[in-house]
Amino acid sequence: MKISTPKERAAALRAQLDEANYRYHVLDEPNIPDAEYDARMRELEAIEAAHPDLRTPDSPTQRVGAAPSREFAEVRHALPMLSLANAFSDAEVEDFARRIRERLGRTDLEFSVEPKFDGLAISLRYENGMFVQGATRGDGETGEDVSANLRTIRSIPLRLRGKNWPRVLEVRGEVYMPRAGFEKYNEAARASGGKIKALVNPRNAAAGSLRQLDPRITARRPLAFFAYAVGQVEGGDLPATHSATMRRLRDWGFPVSHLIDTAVGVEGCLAYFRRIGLRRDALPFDIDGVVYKLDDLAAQRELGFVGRTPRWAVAHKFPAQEQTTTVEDIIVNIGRTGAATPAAKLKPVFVGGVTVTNATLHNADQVARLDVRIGDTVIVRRAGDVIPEVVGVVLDKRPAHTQAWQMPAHCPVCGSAIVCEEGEVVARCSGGLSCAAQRVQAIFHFASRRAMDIDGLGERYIENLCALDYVHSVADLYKLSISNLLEMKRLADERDGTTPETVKAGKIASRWAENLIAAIGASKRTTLDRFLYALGIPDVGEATAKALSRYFGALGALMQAAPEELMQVPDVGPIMAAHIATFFAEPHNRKAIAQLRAAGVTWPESEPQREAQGPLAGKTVVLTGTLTSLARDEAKERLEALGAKVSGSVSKKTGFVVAGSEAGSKLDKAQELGIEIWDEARLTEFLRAHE
Ligand code: JCF
Repeated sequence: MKISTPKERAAALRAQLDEANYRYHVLDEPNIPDAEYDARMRELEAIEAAHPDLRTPDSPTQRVGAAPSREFAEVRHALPMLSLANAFSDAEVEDFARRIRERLGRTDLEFSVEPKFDGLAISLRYENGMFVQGATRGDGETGEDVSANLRTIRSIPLRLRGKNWPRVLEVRGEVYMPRAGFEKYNEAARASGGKIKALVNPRNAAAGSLRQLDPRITARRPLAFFAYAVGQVEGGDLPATHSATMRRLRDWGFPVSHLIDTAVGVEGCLAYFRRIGLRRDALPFDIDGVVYKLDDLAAQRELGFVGRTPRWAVAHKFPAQEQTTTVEDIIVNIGRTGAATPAAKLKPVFVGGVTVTNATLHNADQVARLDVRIGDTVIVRRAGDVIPEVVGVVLDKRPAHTQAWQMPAHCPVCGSAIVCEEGEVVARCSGGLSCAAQRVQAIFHFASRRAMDIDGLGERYIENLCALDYVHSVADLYKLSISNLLEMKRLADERDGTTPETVKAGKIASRWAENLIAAIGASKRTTLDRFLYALGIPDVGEATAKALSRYFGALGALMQAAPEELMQVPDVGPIMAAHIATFFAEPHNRKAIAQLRAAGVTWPESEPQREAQGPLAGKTVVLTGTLTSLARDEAKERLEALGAKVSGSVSKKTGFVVAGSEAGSKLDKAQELGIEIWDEARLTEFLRAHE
């Protein structure tokens, strides 16, 4: 075997690392595990440390971050960085296309279409294939030289692949922070107890990270890059269409989104807009619309510009997911277990496609962290179907004489003390079921579809049944008469301002009441796991209720179990075991259970099943990457309910690995060991088939 010189070895390692980077960031097809990448990087660093003359500016070791600077130098862009016109409706897109047809005297328009990335626009300059400078957009004419920061971003090539690049090539695109990296960063910020400030959104995070004067800080931020245009090109040729240019950039090593496509006419563009809109929430990065560009570059030149905006491109925006508005009040909602959740009452604002007047503030810690005050101007976010939340305060707009908010000392519904247990973030009303809010929520949960499944018993009805004193606890539901229900409905309609007093309405109402009584009666025959879930024991969700039911088989055995025994149940830890034991020790809970049984609530009891059961019994499963349709905790619970053991690391004993998007080293390892790999679709399909 030929022994290579340090110089040859360094060159070989660089080539391997560049190739791995390209596979990972550009092709989305990683070829080596993270651990191997790291090992090669360390070897290269060692060679360069021993032979400093072998260190090249384009070496992958040079991404760790140079020494801090005092300020950014100004960069005049060789070609100005433009901005795009916006379209907010289909009609505006049609206007855009019509203007192009009229100017060109052509009807057949082909567009290059792509997502509009929500980050920071930058320009990268390459000379003879080497990265020489990178700048922010600035005012479009002059930006800031952030080369040292950009070098730390692994998806930005330091030298180009392939050949026949123009002597000078400027590539424009967007630096962004992937959502997973943003979430991870904020988790660490929260864990730091205020030492690290949380980031408001991935866009601000990307901008703030690039503006660090110390590149070593930027190096620690999970930034990425997508190319979407070229600037100055000298000494070389590019293809005749935008889409072909993007493919060429990909060959040269630039990350180009795989969502980029071509579309024919306005219909094609709008179809793309809707397709991307449906996928928006599941993407691993934020986008705020799509961009349509006339694909033919000669036609682009013919159309030219109006001021700074090209006539040949438009950004079709989604409804904004963030807006600012003012906080009119901060109130506290009391949940089923007494959890006191602060919420902001807002001046109505249109965000994420709906008008929002309430936004959650999660808990008192969150209010303190954000320092939200009544009167503040705040940023409200509503993404997809997620409940609206306040994500930040615009401090510049804070009025004089505001006060920091504090959790009230007493429950706004029942007046009991609100207490916060040592070490918990959640404050709770101490009123228990004497608190009307908790009572209503507890009964609503009891009746819900996945619990006792009493069809037609909604929250409004329960509120009124409680207000009329017909119902104090869940067992009282089984004592309701038709006349109780009719009386309650009269009250409910009156409160809602709908009082149809006709004979026909009376008949419909009595039919309704009969049906509801029948539904209540039908709910008596249930299963132990539904019953346990319906009781609303703190922390006991459906999966835990199933596990408890399987393990004990009968309610009596469960009610007598000590915490140590409860911890034998799969997935029950010390905190949950304590909650369960405390729940069954409470006299009023024992009384409610006795009343329910006396009212005729029954279920088949069975033998305790102490071995893992189910289609995945005996299988070890590893979850990696980001799942989009369910939370990782939920996936874990549901897999365990089917008998699987969910583990954090891949080994020869692993049954299969579920790989979400952006799966990393665990996926690599699984591939290496030849372990079965499931994608998210296969997992959800399996869960659907077996639950
Ligand atoms: O995010 C994008 N896909 C995108 C943004 C694409 C473009 O061609 C852009 C842009 C922002 C400004 N062009 C300009 C001039």
